[in-house]
This record gives sequence, C-alpha cells and structure tokens, in this order.
Amino acid sequence: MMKNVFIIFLLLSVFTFSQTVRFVNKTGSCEYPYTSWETACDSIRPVIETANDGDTIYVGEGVFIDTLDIYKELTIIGLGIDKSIINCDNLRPNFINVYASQLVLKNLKLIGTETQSITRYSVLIYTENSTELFVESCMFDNTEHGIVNYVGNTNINNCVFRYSNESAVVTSLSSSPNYSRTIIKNSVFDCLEGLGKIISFEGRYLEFRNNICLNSLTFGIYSITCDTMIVENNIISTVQSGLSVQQARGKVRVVNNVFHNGMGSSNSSAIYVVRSPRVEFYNNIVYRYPQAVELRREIDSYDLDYNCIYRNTRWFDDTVSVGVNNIIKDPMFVKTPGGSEHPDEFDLRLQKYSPCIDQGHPDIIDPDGTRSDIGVYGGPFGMFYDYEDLPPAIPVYLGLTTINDSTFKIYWNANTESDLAGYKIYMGEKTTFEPSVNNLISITDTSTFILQENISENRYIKITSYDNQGNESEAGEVLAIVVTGVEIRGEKEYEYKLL
Ligand SMILES: [Ca+2]
Ligand SMILES: [Ca+2]
Repeated sequence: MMKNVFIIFLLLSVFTFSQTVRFVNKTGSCEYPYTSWETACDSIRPVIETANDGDTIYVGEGVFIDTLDIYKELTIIGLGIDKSIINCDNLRPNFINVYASQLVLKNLKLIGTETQSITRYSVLIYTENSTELFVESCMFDNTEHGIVNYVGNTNINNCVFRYSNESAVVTSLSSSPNYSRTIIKNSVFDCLEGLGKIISFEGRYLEFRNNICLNSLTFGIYSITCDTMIVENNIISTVQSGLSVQQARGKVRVVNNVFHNGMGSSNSSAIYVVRSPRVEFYNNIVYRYPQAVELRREIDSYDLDYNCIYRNTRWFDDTVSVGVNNIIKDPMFVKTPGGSEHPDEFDLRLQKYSPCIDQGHPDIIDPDGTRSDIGVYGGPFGMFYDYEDLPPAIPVYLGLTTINDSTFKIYWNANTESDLAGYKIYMGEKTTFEPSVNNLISITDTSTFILQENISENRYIKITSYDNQGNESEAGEVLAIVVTGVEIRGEKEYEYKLL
C-alpha cells in the first residue's frame, strides 16, 4: 500500500512540473505541437493556444504581426530586441491581453501604435488579473502605454521604453483590491519629448533603481497614495517634473539620483511631495532645475541633506528647511549633459577633485567601501570606477571691449571646477596659430584680461584653462582683433572688432 501511495505521489510530481518547450520560427514546418525549431509554427498565436501552464515558448528571428490573449502561465523568450519582433500593427488598442497569474517575457521587441482614439489608448501589455509580470531585456516601441498592470506585481529589468503621450508603465491603481509591488531596474525610458509619464503608480511598494529617464514634457514618476517608494541611482534628464508624489502612506526615499534639466514651467521641481509622512532626499545632484524640492502641506517629517544643487536651481522657499551638508557647487561630471538627451551624450561619473566625492550621507557606503559620493554612481548600488583628472572646460568668450587704441578688455565665462588654477592667453598673427610658450602673453586667475598693445595689424587671441595639476584645456574659439584702418587726412584711424 505504501508503495502505491509513493508511486501516485511521484506521478503527480512529474505531472505538476512537466514543462514543454515550444517554438515559433518563420522557417519551421509548423507541425503540432511545435516542440522543436524544425517543427516550429510561423506565428505565435497557435503556439500560445497549444501551450500549457509552465511552458516556455522560444520565438525565432523575424517580425511577427499579431495580437495575443494569454490565459496560461508562460515564459516567452526571443533572440533579442533586434531579432525577435512582435508588431501589433494597429490591429487593436491592447496588443497583449494577459489573463494568467504569471507571465515572463524576455529578449523581445514589441511595437505598438501611436494612433490615439478618444476612448482608448494603445497598450502593449495589458492586464487587470493579478498577474505577476516579469519583463526582462525587452523593448517597447511606438506606443502610448508600454505596460498596464492594474493589480498584480510587476518586475521590469533591462528594458527600453520609447513612448509618447501616456505613461510608459501603469501599475497598481488604488482601486485594486491588493496593493501591489513594482520593481523597475536598469531600464531606459525615452518619452521622445511627448507628454507621457515614466510611471503612474499607486501600489504598496515601488523600487525604481538604476534607470535612465529622458525627454518628457510632464512627469517622471507620478504617484498618488503609494505606500513606500524607493528611488535610487537614476538619471532623470530633461523631464519637466522628476518625481511627483501625493498622499503617500509610507516613506518616500530618494537617494543618489541625478535630476538634470527640468523643462517647461519655471515652477517645475526635481521632486514634489504633498501630504506624506516621511521624505528622505540624500546624495542627489539637481542640475539646471528651476527648483530642487517642493514640499507642500502635511509632510510629517523630512530630511533634505548631502545633496549637490547647481545652476539655476534653488530650494523651494524659506519654509523648507534643508540640512547644512548640502553643497552648491559644480559637481564636475566627466561629460555634462547638454539639451535634448541621448544616453551617449553625457557621462555623469565624477572627475577627480569633484566636490561630490565622499560627501554623501555618512551612513551610506560606496562599492569601494568609502563614504558615499553624491550622484548617480554613489551608494551601494553605484559603481566602482577611477576618477579621471580632466582639464577644466574650454573657456567660452563673452566679449571684447576696446578701451582705447592700445587697450582692450577681453572677458569670458568663469570656469567652475574646484581644481581650476587659471587661464593662459596666447596671441598670434594668424587664426590658425598653435598656442605655445612662444606666443603665451599672459596667465591670469580671473576671467578678464586687459590687453595693452599698439595693434596695427590683425591679431588673434586664444585662451585655455588649466588646473592645479597642470592639465590644460583646448583653446576656446579664436578671438580676432581685426584692424579696419581708414586714412583720414594722412592719419590712420583704426577700428577693432571681435569676429
Ligand atoms: Ca566614496
Ligand atoms: Ca582636473
């Protein structure tokens, strides 16, 4: 009798864990049940309909045009976002409807439609069925919403979202019966200068870590009535309002992020929080935002300290009390972002002698064991790297004033690096002259130079900056003192101008 019980148990176990691997491929023979590359089906829908709970479906190379309804717990794996492409081709607003309790998607590119109807927005993955969703190494392109998961937990890792006028990710709306958890890591969100949000979240727990968010004319993270929110080590660049939280029920912790270039309204903030019990804002760099932090009404406690605030940025107003360890200095990025952003266009590692090195919260430790750095690569989820000692930025001329025929005032934007030593001024007879000790005419540590010289022929000025270690920048644009002489009654009169 014991033997029979054992055998039945074993059979049940085998049955429970039996998982079949099935295949989708353009060149397959399409023979049921599609369990090899050779017998693969050339479209996805029949394989999904054949599959059972727990099955894995591999998707081969090609563009597959379809919409999907998934009722089973499946793992769907492509060959990469440049190879396995599923295109909804405007067939319906919701591309993939999920009714199963779990879905895993990997290595796929999903293409939606930007066509906006009055009543429905396009969505690539849609579920309101308590789905535990795992999405890894996928690209969501040309859509209004990427993922809408109203009730279940959502796990997103290493994905790219290119979206437009709605939220890339919508999770855990408060109408859902179970407050859920959303974890988003290592992903890139590019709103393409549209009106979309990165994420709309109302659930129990949001962890948003190591992401890059770009080019939104509205919000980054937008949340009403969330419980706990952890936002760490993200780059949020050219997003009008980085983080907007209303009526949180738990802690809002924002640590080691770079908020750069808040667009639009002069009132936009890197973070905006209303009616919440606790706000922690440490180790962030806020650069070119109209204001850094806006806290409104009924914030029970907050701590805003060990941040670097720089350029056109202010703390909200006198009612917000900030810690004494914040710094207002050039953070000295390896490559500072400019305007409209692509991740290749900036490098937010810190240069050697950056004032942000080892100046983060003392309780937060870097991967190299030292006190945390301020900025996106500081803290335990940051990066170990060598600080490069770079030359200061190239001087940018502001102007030239002629004081008299032999006195000229040249002035330029002052550099802001902490290791700046000064500037070198060179003068030559051709625009193409190479700065060298032979044509060095002055060294100064201010951003103004008075040139005193009788000039009767064209002269060209080049200015470099250099640091305490002797690293010298390239020269700025050549500055020309052009002589346009006119002879009046035997006397030559000169005009000097900046070209
Ligand atoms: Ca450190
Ligand atoms: Ca340097």
